[in-house]
Amino acid sequence: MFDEYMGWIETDPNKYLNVAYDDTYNETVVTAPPIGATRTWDGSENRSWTNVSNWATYTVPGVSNPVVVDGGDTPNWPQIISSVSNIESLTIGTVADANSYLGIELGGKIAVHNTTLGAAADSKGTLWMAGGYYVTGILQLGVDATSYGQVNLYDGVLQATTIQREAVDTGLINITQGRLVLTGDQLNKVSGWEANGNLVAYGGFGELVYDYDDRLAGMTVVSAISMDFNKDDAVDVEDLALFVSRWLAQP
Ligand SMILES: [Ca+2]
Repeated sequence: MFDEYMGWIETDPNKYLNVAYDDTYNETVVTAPPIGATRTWDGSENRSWTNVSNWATYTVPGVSNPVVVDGGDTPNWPQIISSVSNIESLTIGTVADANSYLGIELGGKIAVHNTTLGAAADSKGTLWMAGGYYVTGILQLGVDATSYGQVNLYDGVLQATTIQREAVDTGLINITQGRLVLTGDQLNKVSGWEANGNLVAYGGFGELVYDYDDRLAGMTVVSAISMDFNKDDAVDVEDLALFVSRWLAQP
């Protein structure tokens, strides 16, 4: 499965840039595409990302559009279950004292310049991955001391150029069966986040496994192993006994 995922990994940082040759000055000109209008999720119909009725301006966001998923009155949180148009940026959580979510399911796929989870004071934004592929530039968790960003990486692949948090208590990435892929050697950052509790495996009942340039060339890959072998929500000597008994039973 991991190899299947790898086939989808986007490694071209110039993907979103327009590259043109200027005949007048004999030079190559690189520009970012224009940024369009912000599209705001309202979820008035259902959870479908591609249903125009779920967007405040009755328009599904495209590659030039920043997208906002707000807390507050939204009756349905968005869910991406297929390959949808890439978007300019994604901000989840702009309303104080509200939790906001985006779910990526098996088969879902989207790429975005940059992502912010928890983008206002006292807001919380959660990216909930049960499968699929989410590709972003910077993944920002929290923007001030009271905002909070969370990623539940239950399956699928989340690729970011890097991860950032406003402070040690403004964000959490919880990995179970998913993979976090970062550009270049970010082992120091990953171990620092692990030490501060910002990166955990199986909600704390597991171990993070990470490498650079091993499972994927030029990338840092983070995954998780559960240590709760008997699945009773505790990691203790019973799990060790179960592990040893199975290990000794191997032919
Ligand atoms: Ca256990």
